[in-house]
This record gives sequence, C-alpha cells and structure tokens, in this order.
Amino acid sequence: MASTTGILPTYQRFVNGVPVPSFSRRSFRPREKYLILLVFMTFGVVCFGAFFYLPEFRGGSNAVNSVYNVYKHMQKAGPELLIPAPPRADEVGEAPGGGVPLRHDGLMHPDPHKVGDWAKLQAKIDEDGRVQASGQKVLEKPRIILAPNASSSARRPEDPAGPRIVVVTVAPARSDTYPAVTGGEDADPTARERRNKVKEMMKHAWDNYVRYAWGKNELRPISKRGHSASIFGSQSLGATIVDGLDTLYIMGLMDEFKQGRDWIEENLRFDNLASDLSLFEVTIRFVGGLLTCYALTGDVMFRDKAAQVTDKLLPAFQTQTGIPYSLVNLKTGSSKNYGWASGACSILSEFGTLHLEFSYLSDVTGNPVYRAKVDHIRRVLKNMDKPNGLYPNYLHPKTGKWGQHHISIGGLGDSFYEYLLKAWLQSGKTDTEARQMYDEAIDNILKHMMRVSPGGLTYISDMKFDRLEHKMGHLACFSGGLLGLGASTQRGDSTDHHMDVAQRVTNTCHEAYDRTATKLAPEVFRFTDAVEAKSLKSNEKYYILRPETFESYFVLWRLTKDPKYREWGWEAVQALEKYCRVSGGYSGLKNVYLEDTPKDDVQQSFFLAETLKYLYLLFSDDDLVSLDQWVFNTEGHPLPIRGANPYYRPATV
Ligand code: DMJ
Repeated sequence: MASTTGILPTYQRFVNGVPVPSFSRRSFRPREKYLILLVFMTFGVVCFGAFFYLPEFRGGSNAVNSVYNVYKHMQKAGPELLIPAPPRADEVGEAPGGGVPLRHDGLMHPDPHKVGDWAKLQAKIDEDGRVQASGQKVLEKPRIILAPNASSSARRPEDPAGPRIVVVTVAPARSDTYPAVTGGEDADPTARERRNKVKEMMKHAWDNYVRYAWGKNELRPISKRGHSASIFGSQSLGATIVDGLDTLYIMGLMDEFKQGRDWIEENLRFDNLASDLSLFEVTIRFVGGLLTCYALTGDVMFRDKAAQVTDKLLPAFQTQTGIPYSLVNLKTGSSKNYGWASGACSILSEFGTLHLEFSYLSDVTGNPVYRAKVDHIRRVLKNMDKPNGLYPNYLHPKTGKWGQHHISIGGLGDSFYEYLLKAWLQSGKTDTEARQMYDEAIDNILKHMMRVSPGGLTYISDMKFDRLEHKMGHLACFSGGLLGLGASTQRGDSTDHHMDVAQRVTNTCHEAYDRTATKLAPEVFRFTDAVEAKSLKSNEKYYILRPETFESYFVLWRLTKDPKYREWGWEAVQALEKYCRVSGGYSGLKNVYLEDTPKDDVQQSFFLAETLKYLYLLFSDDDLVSLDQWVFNTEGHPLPIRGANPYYRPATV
C-alpha cells in the first residue's frame, strides 16, 4: 500500500484499499487546489516584479509614466504602434480645452474608458514637445560643427563634450568671401525676436512631422499621421524632409538637418516607383531641394540623388515636340498628361518651370543632357506664334499647338514667367534671350490683363479667349516680388512701371489677407461691382499655408526697405499662429472668412520649404541668402548665381 505520509504529497486516491485511476477524477482536492494557487501566485509575483525592475520600465512612479516611457522608445518606430491611429478629423472632436478624443456617433461625448488615460498620456507627450521646443533637449544636445573646409564628416564619439555632429560644408573654390548661408541676425531687436518666433514655428512643424509622419510625404497635423498628395504618387518619399531641409540649414537647425540628410542617404530611392509622379513637382521640390543642399554643403550625396531622380524623369520628354508630359511613371517610364487638362495638353507653368534645376544639374554633374532638354523647350516656345504676345497655359506635346487660350500669371502660368527672369539671373545675366522673353511677356500681361478696381486696388486678372476674369488666384501674389526683382536687376523703359505695379499688386494681396476674419487670404479673390479682393464662391475660400504673398513681402522688403513689409509679415505670423497652429503642427483652413473655420488637416511640404523660409528671411539681415548671389527656385530653394557665388560648384569639384 502506498504511503500517504511521505514528504511529497501523493495524489493517488484509494477507495476501499483499491487505487482509483486518476483520469476518472473530475476535480482537485482542496490541498491540490492550494498548491496550484500557490504556484500561480509565485509566478505572478515574479512577473510583476520583473515588469518594474526591467530597465525600460524602471523609474515611472505610476502606470502612466511607464506607458509614457514605452511611448518615447517607440517614437522612432511610429506612434501608431503604441497609440492606435486616431479617428479621422471628421470623426473626432476636441473636448473643451482638453484635446481628449471624443467619439462621434451623432452626439459628441467622451469615451469614458479612455478619457483619463488619454488625457494623462497626451499631457506627457505635449510636455515632451514643449521641452524640446524650448531648446531643453531630453537627450543631450549634440554639438553642431559647421566645417567649411572639411573633407570628411568624421564623428568623434570619444569627445568628452558629448556627441558631435559634423555637417560637412565643402568649400567650393578659392574665394575671399563665401556668401552667408546661416546666421544673418538683423541689427533691429524686434526683427530678431520675430525671426526667433519663425524659427520656433519651423521647429514645431518639423518636430511634429518627425514624431507623427517621419518618412511619409506630408503630415496630417490634427489626426497626427502621414499624408500624401497625388502629385507624389503612392509611395512615401519623405517630401517634407527634402523640401524642408535647406530651411533647417539656413535657420541653423543642424541636428535636424543631419537627421534629414541621413534619412535621404539611407531611404530615398527612385527605382521601382510604379506610380505616376508629377515631373514639375518632383523637379521643384526634390531636385531643387537636393541641389540647394548640395550647393550649401558640397555633400555629393545630394547631387547624386538629384541626378538619379532626374534621370528617371527623362522619359517624360520623349514626345514629338520635346515638350514633356506632366506625369511619368518612374518604373516604366510611361508618361501622360492630366485628364483634366484642356485637350490632353501639357501645362505652361509645369514644362516651363524646369530650367533652373536642369541647367544647374548639368553644370554640377558635367552631363549636358539636362540642359539640352530645357533649352529645347525654350526654343519651341520662342518660335511659337503668341496671341497678343501672350503665352496660353496649354500646349499640346504631340501637335505643338496651343490648347485653349487661357492666360494667367497665377495657376497654370505663374512660374513659367518666373523662370524666364530667373534663368537670366542664374546665368549671371548672360542668358539674355531669357530676359528679353521675360520683358516682352510681362509687358504684354500688364498691357492686356492688369486693371485697377474702383476702390483703387491694382490686380492682374486671368484671361480666357480675350475676356478678362476679374479675379486673382493666391498663386498670382508671387508676381509682386517677381516684378520687383525684374525691375531692380536691369534698367529699361518699363523699370519704373514694373516696380510700381509690384508694390501695388502686393498691396492688393495684403488687402485680400486683411479683409478676412482670419487675416489669411483665400485661394481666389475677385473684383466685381459687389466685392473687391474677396471671394464669392464657397470652394475658393480656403487657405493651404501658401507662401506667395510672404515671398513678395520678403523680396520687396529687401528692395525697398519699406517697413510695412515686415509689419505685414508679422501680421501673417500672428494669423498663422492663431488659426493654423495645432498641437500636431500647422493646418490649412477651409474658410478664411470664419474665425472658427474647419481645418483641412494637411501640413503642406511647401510650408517648410517656402512659407517659413521667406518669413524667416524677411526678419534677417540682407546678407543671409543675398539676392545678389542666390536665385530662389519656385519652391523657395535658393540656387547659386553663376559667376557671383562660389557655391555654384563646378563639376570638377
Ligand atoms: C509651390 O509648390 C510652388 O511655389 C509652386 O510654384 C506653386 N505654388 C506652390 C505653393 O503655393
């Protein structure tokens, strides 16, 4: 008979001295239950202890702190790993003063299970953002060293002063004076203060992009996730990184610059992009942004990436006329025009806005193929018959004939005129054909399309088949700066007239801002018997963080020194802060005439490339990115002027 009194308990049951098979039992005896419970409790205590003593979790005084610590570690992997993607903006409201997510099921009310935790976690995240924005780094701030003559980017982790980031700046050629590309503080303390504010705005826009949309094209600042406009195709190409990088550099935000630069080196690839990308947008944002970074730093990685992507764009030029298509599939090379474009035409502001980037790329690579493409476009345009000396917005790439006779210095036409003037400037004023075409085109536009409203506002309207449309698109507000730049760089019969119109049109654009509730201008504003410089249609009242008016303030400030341009720029900063800033970045507005306008939940990449750059330069000293040495591409990326700027960097370097 088996003993029942050993050290270890036996679980064999006996009935009348006969062992009972154990499988027939349906439950444990009480002693067995206690033992199992003890084992589970011991296991639980061990796990619980380990949870708090693992280094990742130690230090939190409560569960929220622990979650927060995990969140910080997961930031790089994307916040959605930890925090489920919030509902879309139209499904979500913000609790008064709280930022707590609300469910939207007809009535807005808080989800009782999540409110407390969300509020605490969000407070922690916001605090983190504030600490970083105020310059107190959670991590030790690396020392940034600009190395004007460096030949390598060697890190020195053994440096006792902490990690060191070297931003390579290879001096291009022997020169006594290198143009200022950072610094540039103004002597005026108010301007300095305002410039610091713009820099802080850039930090807010960038940091939130890094936190919520790193590697994606753009940021949705309200729903805090990535966004991609169709112009970028379906891939994540880090458009905000490439577009915003030179602004970071100019503002002296060098650790952020290095962070973006390394992402580009490791992640930006143009092979196998099997979707249609815009030739124009990729050129002005990617090629332009990369080339500026190459000019600023001499880092050949930027130049080589610019050449790689441009090579992938070249199939778009394989047309009967050499006028390229709008869209190109980077994998297959197949190209086409937008379905909405009149008669399947190519668009003037697109094929006419490649000259600066393609010319400079040829010069820095030694490969003439890029310049040949844009020189050919120039020849085609020069030889075309032009109605009243004007360039219609549409041209067919197969027939070489104009499409509908719509003419505009705003959308669909705008940057073609800009690149005529700027090609001449970029060439060190040797490309006189471009200047001549610019002067003729502008004279004819002003002659046929400029009007003064009864209230005395000068505007340049659109024209459709010889009939004026008495409106200006927001895009046309860059023309004040353009006309001023043209007038200030060469004297001629039209100089004074162009300078006068430049200032009057910029005044009109300022009025379009001033006549709204938000002090931000709509996409389109009209001039009728009923209204001046105001929108009439609901679908033209939006503002998408556009830069054009501020670009004109900047250029005209540099040219005239009239303090009103800085004041107007400061009004814009305040309006952006009041109506567009949200905890996750900056958003466009759906109706500028409503103070409580809905937002569009998109932080456009050009907000970093242009809007903030022009505002920053408006409050900087004239030496910083001098207009005598740099010419801005249409996306706000400064390219060096040949002969005037040693950063032009010949191909041999
Ligand atoms: C930018 O992408 C460029 O300035 C382009 O030429 C048209 N405008 C947008 C920003 O509004």
